[in-house]
Amino acid sequence: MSEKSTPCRLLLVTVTILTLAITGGWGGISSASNSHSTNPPPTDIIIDVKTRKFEPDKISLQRGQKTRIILRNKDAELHAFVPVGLFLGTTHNVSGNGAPQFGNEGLLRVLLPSTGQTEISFTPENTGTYPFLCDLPGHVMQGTIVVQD
Ligand SMILES: [Cu+2]
Repeated sequence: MSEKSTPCRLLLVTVTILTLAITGGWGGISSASNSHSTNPPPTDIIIDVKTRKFEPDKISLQRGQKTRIILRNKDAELHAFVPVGLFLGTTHNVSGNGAPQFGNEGLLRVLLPSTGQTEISFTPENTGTYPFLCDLPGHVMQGTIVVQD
């Protein structure tokens, strides 16, 4: 009798462990999304590059607000995004298929391939007016980012 019931108990224990593992997994996912709701997602700012222009070319950001600048090159040619002073003293993360160049003061320039996209995530720390431009030869492209309180 006892020899017969042992495999049954083992199966029951296994099923219980599996159930706990699955439930625990879901619990982990839902608690992760809870922490996201208390920590809001970044504000996305999309800057398109089209016919050798930044669109829009006037951008307003909020100081202390988590921000993601998304640069999309819609042209058939290479462009650059050169921020002036904006990322100084901030932690910033660059992703996407652009080619970023960094210096002591952080991000200096991103080369944007045709149809490419680059995202820059950061939180603006200082209010002010920050120009940006494309420095490729013959490209007269510029814009302004204003960080406000
Ligand atoms: Cu350009």
